[in-house]
Amino acid sequence: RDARMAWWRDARFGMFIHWGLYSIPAGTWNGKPIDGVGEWIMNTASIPVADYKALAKQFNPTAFNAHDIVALAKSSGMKYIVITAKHHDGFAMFDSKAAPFNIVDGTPFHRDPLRELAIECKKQGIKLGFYYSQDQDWTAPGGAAYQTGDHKPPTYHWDEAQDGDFATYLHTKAIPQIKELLTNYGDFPVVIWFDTPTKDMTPALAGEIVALLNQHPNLIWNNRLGGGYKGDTETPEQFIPPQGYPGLDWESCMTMNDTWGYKSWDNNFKSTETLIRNLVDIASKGGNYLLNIGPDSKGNVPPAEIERLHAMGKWLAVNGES
Ligand code: FUL
Repeated sequence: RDARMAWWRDARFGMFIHWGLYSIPAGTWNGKPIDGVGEWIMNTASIPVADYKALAKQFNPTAFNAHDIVALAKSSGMKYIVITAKHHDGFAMFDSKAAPFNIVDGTPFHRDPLRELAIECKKQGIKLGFYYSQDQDWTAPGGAAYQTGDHKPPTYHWDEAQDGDFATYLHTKAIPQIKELLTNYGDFPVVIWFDTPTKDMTPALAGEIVALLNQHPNLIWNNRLGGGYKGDTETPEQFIPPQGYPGLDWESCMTMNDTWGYKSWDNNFKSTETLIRNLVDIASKGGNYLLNIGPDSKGNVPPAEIERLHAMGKWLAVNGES
């Protein structure tokens, strides 16, 4: 375990990327600003499955540039990147044979940004991991949904197209896609970042995923798989544990403003000083800082985010260990 965790423990600073179809509505639906984080807009605004899926036809992020994003991470002093391969909306940001609702088959873009990032990360010497929402999936029948608004238990679904059997969803979509992610990207991923498990993820079902993960002995995965599995890393979200987590590996993930996925009207950015203090605070307590960017629907990284990352990189060049 120590050998497997060595690079991660040294890394201290990584880039989280939340990017998907939600960058098109960007926090507004039917002309109304939607509260909450941008990547949750489908759930928060109870968007019907067909309407949300139709966004794919408009998704053509021609400004996406893997080289520039990896270079941005590097020049900011970051040692690894974790990008949303599939978020709760169920849209795969990679070439997937397991489900056609993906960026290569379902959009005019037809490119696989994960592949492009994997190539650039290898070239530029930085590590790549994939975030995968294994449990919530709001567009696949049987996928789980957390409650928002007036969605009703036990499923909290808001569209009958979401109804189905969770185990079937897992066997026909999530597990096949996890396999694709584990085998189609060369040296990567080095991290799989699971999220938001529900009771649906029984120990037996989670065990099927673990059996797959175990075929990749160097892989690091977090504590959000579900089914009672603790994983390798604690994942404090939007906070710094006052005493760290003695004896455990941990990573504070944080946004720069108040959303992970791009929202056009969220300008509540933390100052560079706050971001640097967070990094120092986390490092001093033995953790890693996974700091998020949210590219827009064209693939551009918001200028306010670039500016802050450049400033952090400058500070680290003078004061960091590297
Ligand atoms: C959460 C998710 O529900 C958010 O959308 C985001 O991905 C965050 C890092 O984890 O709990």
